[in-house]
Order: sequence, then C-alpha cells, then structure tokens
Amino acid sequence: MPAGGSPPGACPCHERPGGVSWHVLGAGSLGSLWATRLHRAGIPVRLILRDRQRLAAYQRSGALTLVEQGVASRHAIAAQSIDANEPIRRLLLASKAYDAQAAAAQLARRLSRDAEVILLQNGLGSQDEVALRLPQARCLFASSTEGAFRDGDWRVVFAGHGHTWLGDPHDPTPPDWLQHLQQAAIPHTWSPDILARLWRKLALNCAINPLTVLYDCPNGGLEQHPVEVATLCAELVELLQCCGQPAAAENLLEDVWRVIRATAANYSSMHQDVARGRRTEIAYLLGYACAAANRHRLALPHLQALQRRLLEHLAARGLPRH
Ligand code: NAD
Ligand code: KPL
Repeated sequence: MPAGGSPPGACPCHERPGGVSWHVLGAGSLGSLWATRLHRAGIPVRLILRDRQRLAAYQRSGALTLVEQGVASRHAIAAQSIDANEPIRRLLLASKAYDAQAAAAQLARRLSRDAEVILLQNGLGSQDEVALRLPQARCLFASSTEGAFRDGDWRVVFAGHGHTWLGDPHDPTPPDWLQHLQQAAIPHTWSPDILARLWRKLALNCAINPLTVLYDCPNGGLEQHPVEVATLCAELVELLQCCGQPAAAENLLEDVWRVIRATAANYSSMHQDVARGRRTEIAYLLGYACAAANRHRLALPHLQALQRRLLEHLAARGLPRH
C-alpha cells in the first residue's frame, strides 16, 4: 500500500485504465460532486484528504455517497492524504478560496512538470495566489453555477443543476480531458474569456450577497431595496470598465434582478456561511473588488461603505474579516 494512501474497496489496476488519474483535493461539496461523477463514468480518480486522520476516517466509511433527487449512490473512490508521494498530473483544487493557496503550496512538490490544475474557487484573487505557488503547472480557472452541500461526513447532495465554465487566461487551447467531463455528464463550456465570467459572477455576488447578510433576508428580500441594488450595480459597472472588463459590465443591473428573482427563496452562500458561523469568502469577493478600485484610484463610496458595514457585521459575530 503506498505511503499515505489506499483505495478502499478498489483494485488499483481497475483504477487506472491507461489514463491520467484525476486528483481531487477537497472532499467537500463540489470536490465530492466532481469526484463521484468522474468515478461513475469509469474515469480514474484519487481523492486527496487533509491528513492521515481524515484518510483513516474515509477508509472506515469506505466510500463517498452522492445523493441526487433523493437517491443515494456509493462510490468507493481511491484516496490518499496530502502528504502521499504519488505524482500528480491533473488536479482539481476544490477548496474554499481562502484555503487554495496553502493547499497548492502543500501539493507543489508532487506536481509533474506538465501538470494541469483546475481552480474551482468562487471570486477572484485566489487563482493568482495559486498560480504564483505553482509556476510549473498550467492553471485553468473554473466558474460554476452548480449547487451542492454536505449533509454528513463523506456525503454530498446535488442540490442545483447548473453549468461550469472553464478557461485559461494565458492559453485559449482547450485541454483534451474535456471529453472526461462529457463522459461524466458534467455540464461545461470551454470559455475563451474566463476572466470575464469570473468578474461577472463576482459582480453578481457583490451586488447580492452582502446585502442579504446585512438585511438578513433571502435573495428575494432585496426587492425591498431597489435603490441600494441599483447604486451598487452602477459602481460595479464603473469598476468592471476600469479593470478592462466591459463585457462583464454589460446589462449588469438587469442580470442582478434576473438572479434575485430566479433565486428569490434561496439564501445566498454568504448568508448561509454567516448564519452557520462559518468563515466567508469576502476577501475574494467584495474585498477583491474594493482592493481593485483602490489600485485604480477609483472612488466607489457605496461599495466601500458596504465593505465597512459587512466587516463590522462579521467582527460583531466573531467571524474573520478576510
Ligand atoms: P467545501 O467547504 O464544501 O469544500 C472544501 C473542501 O476542501 C473541504 O472538505 C476542506 O476540508 C477541503 N480542504 C481545504 N483545504 C484542504 C487541504 N489543504 N487539504 C485537503 N483538503 C482541504 O466548499 P465547496 O462548497 O465545495 O466550495 C468550493 C468552492 O466552490 C468555493 O469557492 C465556493 O464558493 C465555490 N462554489 C461552491 C458551490 C456549492 O454549491 N457548494 C457552488 C458554486 C461555487
Ligand atoms: O452565487 C450566488 C451565491 O449565493 O453565492 C448567487 C445565487 C448568484 C447569489 O449571489
């Protein structure tokens, strides 16, 4: 058995039908959602877990469980701890934005020279932090509207069908492993301008999520605050244009209202984090937007006031400011 790793219930020869293995870091919501679907399609996958205790716990459980439309299926995916020695050529890094850089630093010694790393983080900023840590790898960025949550250890519930856009800001050539996503029925599109996608999603999140936290309401509750939403969108449009992202700025306000109405009964991810006393990804959303405005010496008073109010709100609840 290799140091730091073992495939529960799986034969290693069956795990590698001649292809490059996917390594998936983070058996959280999206990492588990990807790993189980890839595994189900017969594509070799390895889970990378935080340490040997987590690995031992996973091995006791024996599998990841995927729940889709109330139906559970078990997937005995091979796993290893982060300190294993197996080289990595294709990595899905599916951590929160604030954990991505440290995870990348821990894995750097294991990445081969032709490694590809798919960064599945919300917001902006973590992708560049990781790319700096992994100069030998091709870093691809992803932006996803799929929804998943964990309802227990090693269990993930597929909660919302969506789509994932992937791209490489430095190289428009699509990777050949996109066919694996096709085989695994992971809806996706190769995006020649992934930064525009990520900026647009960031702008949507900045216009919606902080207000839902401050007003303690589901997304639809923002219908009561149309002027605040419109003022923030106007400043976000200025920011996007100033940052060379005019496509991401187009019809932002209309799109924000479309999302608010389409998700009216849902609580935003930031609201859910705060309600559960969990760290938010604020530094990679509103924090990133405000830092970009400062870099460009752009005065965006409402966005900056929103950041101050949100930081005070988090501090009052003992939650980190970053
Ligand atoms: P999550 O917290 O459920 O999962 C992250 C996992 O990474 C956790 O299991 C954590 O233990 C693991 N991890 C962190 N550092 C690690 C390390 N060094 N070694 C090993 N494991 C490590 O998060 P998630 O909900 O899957 O979100 C991942 C990203 O995707 C976030 O940026 C989130 O905003 C974004 N996103 C999530 C959803 C969703 O529905 N869950 C939808 C769209 C976007
Ligand atoms: O992505 C979101 C989130 O909750 O994080 C939406 C639904 C777009 C709200 O901003």
